[in-house]
Parts: sequence; structure tokens; C-alpha cells
Amino acid sequence: MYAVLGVVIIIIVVVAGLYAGGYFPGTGMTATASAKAYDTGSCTSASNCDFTPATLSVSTNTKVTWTSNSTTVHTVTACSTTNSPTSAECPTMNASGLSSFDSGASGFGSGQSFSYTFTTAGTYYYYCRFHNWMHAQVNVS
Ligand SMILES: [Cu+2]
Repeated sequence: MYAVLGVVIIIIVVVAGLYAGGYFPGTGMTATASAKAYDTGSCTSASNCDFTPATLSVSTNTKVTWTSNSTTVHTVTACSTTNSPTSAECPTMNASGLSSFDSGASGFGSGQSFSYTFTTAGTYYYYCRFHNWMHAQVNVS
């Protein structure tokens, strides 16, 4: 009797954990969206090198994946105090309650990607550490 109850409790805990972890596609727990870091053969200004789309709008619990087709490396770095951006890199800083993210100081190159799951609604500005004109935003609602 108690053994059966124990097994049932374990199953409930495992299923709840998988659900929270987004392991059931189609349940609406985790959606996906994509963006790009691109260039047109060189990367010297916003006219030939930037993020697209400039504004990406998604729902909460969306995993956004940035891919690069670029000839140089880029970062996807949140405009948070954690990352200490300059005013050129981040004309507008993120609200202090929003989580920070960063693809890493070495950047990612052509064919590589970086993903981040947005769990809290808000406007997330981000930039590239290597090209201070590269900045864009994700609107999470
Ligand atoms: Cu860049």
C-alpha cells in the first residue's frame, strides 16, 4: 500500500519537473524565436553590420536563439549594470529587476549561436561588446 503510494508520488514529482523544465513541446511552456547577427562582408558601421530584427517581440518563456552569418565575431550582451556597457553601447539601460545575460567575452562567429530564455516580461536592450553601434531589443510580454 505505502509502496504504491510512494511510486505514485515519485511519478508526480518527475512529471511536474519535466513540465517545469519545458520538456513537453506543444504545451506552451517554452516557445522559440530567432534573431541574427549579420554583416554584408565587412563590419564597420550599422549600415553593414547589425542585429536583426532591431526589435523582437515575444511572450514570456520564449527561448530566443541568435545565429551569426557574420565574418567577424559578436556578442549578445544585456544592457545591465552587471555587464557595464558604455552609453554608446546602451543608450537605454534595462530596468534593474530584469535578468542579465551575456554570450561571453570571446563572442560567437559564423554558423554559431547563442540562446537565452526570457521568463520575465519587460524590455531587454542588448548590444555587442565589439561593435558599439550594434544594439537591439527584445520586448517580452
Ligand atoms: Cu559585433
